[in-house]
Amino acid sequence: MRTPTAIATSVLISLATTAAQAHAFLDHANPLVGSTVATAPHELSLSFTQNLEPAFSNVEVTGPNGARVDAGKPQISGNTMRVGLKAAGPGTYHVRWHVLSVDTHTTQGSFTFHIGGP
Ligand SMILES: [Cu+2]
Repeated sequence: MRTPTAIATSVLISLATTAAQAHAFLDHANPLVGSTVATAPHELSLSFTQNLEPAFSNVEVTGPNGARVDAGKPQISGNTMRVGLKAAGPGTYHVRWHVLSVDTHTTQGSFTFHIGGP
């Protein structure tokens, strides 16, 4: 005979299994993760494997001198997050993202891209 506790536990396990397949992970970025681009892009675009909750999803971009170069609040539509970039010259740019997907799970990650010199 199954106790109420055993039934509740099995329900929790099946929910956790479903959720693990539904987190929002970074699918692709523009500029591409780890890439070198010749000229400074005007915006950064991130596409995720799940739709995002705009109120709890954010991205921060810092330039070669460590200063923020993102133009504030990102625009989020479905599974895509875009943010304007201020030009800050050649060097390495760090992108740190933190998102809440519509399945209520948060994920985060970071990567770099490079802007080449003239
Ligand atoms: Cu999830």
